Amino acid sequence: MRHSFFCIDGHTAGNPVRLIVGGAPLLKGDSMSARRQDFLARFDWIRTGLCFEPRGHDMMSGGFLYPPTRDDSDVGILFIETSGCLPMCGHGTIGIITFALEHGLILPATPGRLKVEVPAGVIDIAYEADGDKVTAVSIVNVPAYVAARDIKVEVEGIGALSVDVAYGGNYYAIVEPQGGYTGLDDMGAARLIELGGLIRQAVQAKFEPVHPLDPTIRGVSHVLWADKPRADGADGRNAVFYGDKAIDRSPCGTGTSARLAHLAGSGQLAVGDRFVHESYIGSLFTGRVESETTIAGQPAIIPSITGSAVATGFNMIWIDRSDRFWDGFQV
Ligand code: PYC
Repeated sequence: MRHSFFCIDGHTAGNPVRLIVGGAPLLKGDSMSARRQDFLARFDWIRTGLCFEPRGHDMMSGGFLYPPTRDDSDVGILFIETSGCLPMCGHGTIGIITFALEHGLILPATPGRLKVEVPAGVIDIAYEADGDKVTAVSIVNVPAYVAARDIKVEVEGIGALSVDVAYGGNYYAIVEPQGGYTGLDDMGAARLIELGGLIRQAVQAKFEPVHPLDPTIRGVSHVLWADKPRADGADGRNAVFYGDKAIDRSPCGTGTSARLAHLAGSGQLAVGDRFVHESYIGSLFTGRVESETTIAGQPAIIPSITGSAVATGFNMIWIDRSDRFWDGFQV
């Protein structure tokens, strides 16, 4: 049996975004969070088939548009990625919204603004356009907070580390320069990946975060290596490790949100402050601490992230069950 998926491919700040506009499965569930669980239970082969080799690669990421389940939202997004179905993805949202607007797939009731239901909650979008081209997308994200500070781990190859865990739509282990971690340029991508996997495992063994309002969102999925900036105008640089072998090419929207909560929580940022985050390859997102809030009584912030995306082409992808590698593989 052959399944066809019509995709708009592109990138946000260098990281891939595959918007699947044809071939989305019908999902059960009265929220995007419930639909995420249904997708994982019944259709995960679509994610692995479209994200893993030979149709994808280590960084592949994307999503589907769905009608929202809530009256206050214009559209719903389900994210797919090599590591799973993320509750929220910042670079993915910027790409998906850009491609959908540029191709007339979403007609906002209020030009320039959208409310989007994602598995992690509801986000507000503001966008700018020049004719048919979307030039910038800003996301006012779900509440971000620091889940734990100073988790001490001992990791082979780098030694003792103190790591903080913050949530920005996914849970991040944040590693600042210290001891054996002397900065991104000293390490190189291969070591950041190898050590990122070991750090994620070591942190998880000591502390498994669970979202206080949605227990299906749990576990440290990403490691954010923090560093000082290199690019003009940037305030910080990062390399975000995800999946098994990926370093985010973008500054990572949910990672930037987690980092904003992390810096605000230690008094290094205040409401209204901007933080320009530089990625491993030098691309930029502008983050901002919009306001303070709480999540189940814990201090939290509402972060925003602004960036832009570029569509690179249409892609009609087949998944044919007679292909030995129909649902993809990883090495
Ligand atoms: O931009 O939120 C993000 C993201 C998550 C994983 C890769 N990018």
